[in-house]
Order: sequence, then C-alpha cells, then structure tokens
Amino acid sequence: MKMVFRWYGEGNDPITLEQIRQIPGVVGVVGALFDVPVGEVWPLEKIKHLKDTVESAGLTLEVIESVNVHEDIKLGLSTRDRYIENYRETIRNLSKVGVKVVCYNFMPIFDWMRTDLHKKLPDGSEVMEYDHSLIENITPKELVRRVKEGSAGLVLPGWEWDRLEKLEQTFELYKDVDEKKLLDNLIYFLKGVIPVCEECDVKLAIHPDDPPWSIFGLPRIVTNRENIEKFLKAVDSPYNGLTLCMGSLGANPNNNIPEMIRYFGRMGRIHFAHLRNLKIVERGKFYETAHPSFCGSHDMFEVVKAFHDIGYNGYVRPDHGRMIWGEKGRPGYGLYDRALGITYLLGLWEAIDKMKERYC
Ligand SMILES: [Mn+2]
Repeated sequence: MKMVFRWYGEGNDPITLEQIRQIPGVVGVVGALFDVPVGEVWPLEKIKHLKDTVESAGLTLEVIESVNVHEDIKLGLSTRDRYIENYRETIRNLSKVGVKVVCYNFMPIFDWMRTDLHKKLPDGSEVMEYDHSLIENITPKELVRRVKEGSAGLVLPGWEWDRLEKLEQTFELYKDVDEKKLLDNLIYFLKGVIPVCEECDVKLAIHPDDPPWSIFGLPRIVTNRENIEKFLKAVDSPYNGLTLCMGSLGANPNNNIPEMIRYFGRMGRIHFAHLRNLKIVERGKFYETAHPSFCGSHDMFEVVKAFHDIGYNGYVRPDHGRMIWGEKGRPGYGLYDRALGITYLLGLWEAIDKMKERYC
C-alpha cells in the first residue's frame, strides 16, 4: 500500500509539507483546490502549481480529494449536463499532471457530519463526535451554525458556508428525491464521467456516506455492501471504484469491514482507503479515537490483514485523528495523531507481511 497524507494547501493548512515528509513511510499528499466553486472546471494552471509545490517538497500528488459533485447532478436537474461536462474536463486536466485517483462523494447537501467537533476525552485529547439523538432535535440550520462555530475559522472540506446559506431552498428541491432517484442520478453521472476516466487513466473512488444513514430525512445510498454493489455493477468498469473509508462505514456495526475489503478488493474496485478507528457508544452515537484497536470498536489488525490478503497496492491514508499535545488546527486533521496512526498502520502491515513470508 502507498501511504499518503491529506493536505489542505499553502496558507490553508497549519501543517507544512516539510513536516509531512518527515513522517516515516509517507510518499505523497492527498490534495485539492479549495478556491474553485463546486461545479466549475479546475484550471490546469492551478493544478500544475499545486503539483509543483508538492513535488518540490519531495512528495507526490497522485490522489485528489475531493472533486465535489454539484448539487444539480445529485438532484438530477436539467442543468446537470453542463456540470457533468465540467467534471469531465476537470478529470482531463488532473490526468495531465499525473493524478491517478479522484475521491468524491454523493451525499445530498451535507458532507460528513458531526455534532461535536471538540469532545474532550478523559486524557485531555479532543475528538469529534456524532450523536443522532441530537440531530433529531435540532434544525439543519442550527446544526450548520454549530459546525461553523466549532471550525474556528478554518475551511472544512464539504462545508461551504455560502452554499449552506441556501439550505431551505435545497431541502425543498430534495422533497422528490428518494433513494431510488438518487441512485439513478449517481448512475447517470457515472455513465457520463467513467468513459473519460478510462481514456485518461484516472480512477474514480466514491467516498461512503458519513455517517452511513439518512440524516434530516435526506436520502443516503453509499452506506453498505448491497447499496455500493448496485452502482459499481451498473457501470461495470474498473475505473468506477470505491474509497474504503472504514470510519464512515464502520459507524454502522452491521457493516463487516474486513469482509467488505475482501469483497470489493477482489472485484478490483478499491482504489483508496481511509483507515481510522472509532468508538461506538450506542446505536447512532460514536466518537473518533486514536487508531489502535484497543482505543476503539474496530479490530485494526483484521482490517489491515484484509488489505494484505487481497494484495492491495493502492493508496491509504490515516483519517481523522485526535488533537493532542496542545496542537491547534482543523478538527480531525492534526499532524501528531495522524502521524502516530501512520506508524501504527505501517507496523501492522510489516508484521503481517513478515509473518506470512517467514512463518507461514
Ligand atoms: Mn473518510
């Protein structure tokens, strides 16, 4: 597996490329342009500049997260074709600088969702938490206000405040979109973009819904093995793949993560992985933890072993970590805990690798 690290770009991330390069085993960063409005074409010059910046620090830029999908595509509005054409053009531009994988998601209105960005654990570290019972008792507007307040002025991926200003109108438009319609709209999008991915050798890797269930009555479809398989098979190309985010899928205890890795991995459809642990407190309530198995609800050894068993050679990154050692920054994206996570994941990989090679 190729270890990468998410980076928000110069002036937009308190963490420097020099720091990232010193984490043992990291070969590249996962980048994005955050100043291009959703739906517009990513200009080649800006992508080149990002690539040059990353490469001059001795790192690669082969994974992009995310190229966000315009709401009109998810809604299936007649304006979607223009945005799909833009998406195709963005993929062409990304391929010109050697990008290999593009992560995206198909969640209506909201991206990833947490109800507390600064939960304090007994050891003094800070993590993010999700509590569905809170969601049921507040309005979407109130939730956006809380997340914005907790962001401390930093841009959060998928949370564009301008876009979220028009919340009520967008909710109105989703009245007629159920899971079936949303799935049809995803398939329509994939039929438009996958042929370009094939031409350009760029793999698309959809990110699961986080959390993997409906919120505020909005449909969500990238939630479990059965649902994911539907659109992978509907557009049956190796370029139509998955970001196996275990933190997202793993919030639902019915999702067997090692089994999903083996299933989709053997189909050749996992192109990117987000590995992290979380603690499920009760159904619909969880918080993010440090990566080791004993810190959360997931057996990380079994997860890494499943990747090893399928001969995975794609990209992996640690996911949201805790804020520790007095670090200040974007919730979930501190340097220290993600670096610890990487060392742990690579340790598991080495142990599994050598056990198989030497003792099996
Ligand atoms: Mn993820």
